[in-house]
Amino acid sequence: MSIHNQADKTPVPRYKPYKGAAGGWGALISVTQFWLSSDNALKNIRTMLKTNQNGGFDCPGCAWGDSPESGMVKFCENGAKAVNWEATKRRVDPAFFAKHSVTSLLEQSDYWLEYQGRLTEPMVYDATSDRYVPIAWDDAYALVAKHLLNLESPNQAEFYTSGRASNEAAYLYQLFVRAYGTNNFPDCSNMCHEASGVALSQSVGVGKGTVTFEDFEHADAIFVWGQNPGTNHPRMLEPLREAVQRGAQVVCINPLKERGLERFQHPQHPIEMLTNGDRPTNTAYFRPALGGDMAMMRGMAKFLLQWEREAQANNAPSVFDHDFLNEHTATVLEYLAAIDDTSWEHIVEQSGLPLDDIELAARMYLKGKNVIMCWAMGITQHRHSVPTIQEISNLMLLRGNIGRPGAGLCPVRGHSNVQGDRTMGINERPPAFLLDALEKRFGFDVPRSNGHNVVEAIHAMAEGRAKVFIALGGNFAQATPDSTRTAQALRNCELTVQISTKLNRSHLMHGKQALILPCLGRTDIDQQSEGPQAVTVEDSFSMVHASNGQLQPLSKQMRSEPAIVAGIAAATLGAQPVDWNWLIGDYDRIRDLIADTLPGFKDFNERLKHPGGFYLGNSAGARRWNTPTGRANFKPNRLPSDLIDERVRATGQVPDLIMQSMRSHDQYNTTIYGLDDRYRGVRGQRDVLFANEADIIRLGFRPGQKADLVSLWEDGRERRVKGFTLLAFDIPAGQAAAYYPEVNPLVPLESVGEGSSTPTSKFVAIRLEQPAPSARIA
Ligand SMILES: Nc1nc2c(c(=O)[nH]1)N[C@H]1C(S)=C(S)[C@@H](COP(=O)(O)OP(=O)(O)OC[C@H]3O[C@@H](n4cnc5c(=O)[nH]c(N)nc54)[C@H](O)[C@@H]3O)O[C@H]1N2
Ligand SMILES: Nc1nc2c(c(=O)[nH]1)N[C@H]1C(S)=C(S)[C@@H](COP(=O)(O)OP(=O)(O)OC[C@H]3O[C@@H](n4cnc5c(=O)[nH]c(N)nc54)[C@H](O)[C@@H]3O)O[C@H]1N2
Ligand SMILES: [Mo]
Repeated sequence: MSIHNQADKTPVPRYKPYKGAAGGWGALISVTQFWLSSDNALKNIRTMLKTNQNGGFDCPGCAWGDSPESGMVKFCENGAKAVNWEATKRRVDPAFFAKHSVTSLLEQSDYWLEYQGRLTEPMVYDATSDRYVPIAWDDAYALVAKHLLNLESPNQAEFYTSGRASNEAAYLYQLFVRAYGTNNFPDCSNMCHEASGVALSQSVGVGKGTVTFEDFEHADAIFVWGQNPGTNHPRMLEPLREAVQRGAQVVCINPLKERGLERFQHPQHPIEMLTNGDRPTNTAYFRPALGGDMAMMRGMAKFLLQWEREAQANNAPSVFDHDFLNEHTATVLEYLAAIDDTSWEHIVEQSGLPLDDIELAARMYLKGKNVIMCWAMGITQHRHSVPTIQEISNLMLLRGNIGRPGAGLCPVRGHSNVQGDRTMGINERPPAFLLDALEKRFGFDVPRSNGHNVVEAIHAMAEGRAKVFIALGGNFAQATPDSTRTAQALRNCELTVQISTKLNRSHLMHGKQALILPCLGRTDIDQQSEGPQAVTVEDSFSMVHASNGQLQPLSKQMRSEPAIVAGIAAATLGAQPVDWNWLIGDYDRIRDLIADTLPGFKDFNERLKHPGGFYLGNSAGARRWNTPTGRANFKPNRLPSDLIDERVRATGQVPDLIMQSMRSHDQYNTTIYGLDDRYRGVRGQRDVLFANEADIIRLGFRPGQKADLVSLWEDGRERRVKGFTLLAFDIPAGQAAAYYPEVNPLVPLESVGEGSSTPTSKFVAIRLEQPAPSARIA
């Protein structure tokens, strides 16, 4: 069935376990269906072939990097979907908005909204007709400027960024916002890898991964914690599979048996495709409790310490890398004491794993001379994510596994340029070196106090402390937690501005006045006064490279993100502190400013000419530790005494299940491509709860029945989603899983990571209730 039929048909929910490997024929069939059912099939095939090639554009999908060598997978099924989704011929133009009131659009699904096509003209909300109507670009800029200049303080405006924005757009944006006077930069990273940045900065002095693509070729063991690359980073399956083939250990830690982590078939490998052969991508698979990873890691460290002591007693070779510990690290003794302080009982109880499993994982870690540890949202979206990531670093430091070939830390980023946006200064807690450099280069008083992150911005809007909300991409209303409260917060604003490629719910949950500003995407040709422009992005391995759009934009009214930021800035600040409009004539001019102010970007324009781009460098990867101690710090954190929050306990109710929210195979964050989740065997439906059959029965339901999900939190608010179908699934007892963003109304705004403020999207305490009678009719 072609995906595009799904918009018109009533979905028929079906559930059948997936037997095939990840990738391979299934992926190819799916991509082919996408291409052939698209309005732009032939053109898109040509576009695909340009993805991630020199002179082509950077895939707007994930932030996985590419091998500098040829022959590796350069695009994947889900990259193809992302390209195809952007490169549609369908348009959401003034005629569309004339036809649909905002109230009627609110009735439509997220899938339907985005499927309508690309936004083509700037639009302003007209309250009398409850419709968006056209507005000239200059008038739109003037409206934004008027609101911004009328605020009592610049801190009453919020400037959101989603991680697709290019380096050039992000740099201009932060320069404008700081020149305007605030550090209010809530961004998608606050909901994503924030904990990795916070944890690693304290531990090793840099908030990014320390490995490069080549390191994967030299690793003897790769640990994949809380990540589903088969869906979210498909190009990562290739190095994992190669690692298994050459005899390295690939150890997966995930409560769900994700198909992509089990077996992978290379879609560009003819013999394998013909014989339908596939190769395993893992050598061991551990399934901990949700949030139990830190306990598992601490258990591994406790085994290492035990074996180290035995080795010392027997004069056997050391388990720890003592030279490294002496030369490079601080507070190791405090950490060893913290290990001794943690009981085996606590480790086993909290990890949800038998001691034998933890011992096996520790042995696999010990066996690897060079170890890489990767992680994603299964690790970063918990209350104790910062200590968990520091425990990864602790484990790795014990054996000197940071800063040498084939070894290191690899937080696998999400959005294709989320890492670059941070490098460019999208940061509500900006480092002093950045502010000093801006002040020196541009000569204005840079705001020094911290700004708002996502959760703080929602509180500020809800309480009327913030009145203007501007979003450079993304879908704030759907991506954030506690959806009902977030919608109210947005509606409280005097003005909301969405710079977007496609229609989404954030355009409909708008302020008293509202603008939609249509922008070019990665695939579009970006024509400026000096010719077509390239933008740049940074991947998870700190590689910076250029991206050149290939397709003629659908409308002359669409503008590039840098041009829109420059337009707003010029209307608000005039030609201060830079001549904004001159800068966007040629993006080399923006890159010269970046080179002047950001470390690692010297001769930016020159180095960009190198095929494949250039490596920004990584201090920890080179064993330079930018920490207050000048060393890599062991962090002797305690295991949480209890994973369940006191504010859940304070309700006096016991949770039925602990639920994580995750992505299906047919979505890109809040962008829903379709209603299937192939590898998990779900078809035609997204409002499902994956749970263990025994749990479903224990709770008084039968598999296939519907239930309302209600989350527990002390504040007296009801958080409920209705009529979710219960799917009996291979999932550890006591756990459940459901799709983001459908269950975001259940995530309490106050339930956030300590030190990261990231919503705890992977740990929500819920109860199941019999649905209201109307919802029971399937
Ligand atoms: N096609 C596609 N690609 C994407 C995206 C997309 O939506 N679609 N999104 C992009 C973005 S922004 C991001 S951040 C990444 C997200 O990439 P992932 O982090 O892979 O995304 P999730 O679907 O949230 O998957 C989380 C995984 O962690 C597991 N998990 C959940 N809780 C725990 C836990 O407590 N412990 C352990 N060990 N595992 C746990 C889940 O079972 C699941 O396999 O992907 C990026 N790439
Ligand atoms: N419950 C729960 N919530 C989560 C998560 C979770 O796992 N569970 N994950 C969190 C994570 S990791 C993230 S990163 C956030 C994502 O949060 P966001 O980044 O805010 O959300 P997206 O869905 O990626 O944004 C999609 C919209 O971006 C716009 N867009 C697409 N391409 C472009 C472009 O090139 N330029 C511009 N200007 N706009 C563009 C389109 O209009 C599209 O509708 O969600 C977070 N929320
Ligand atoms: Mo993300």
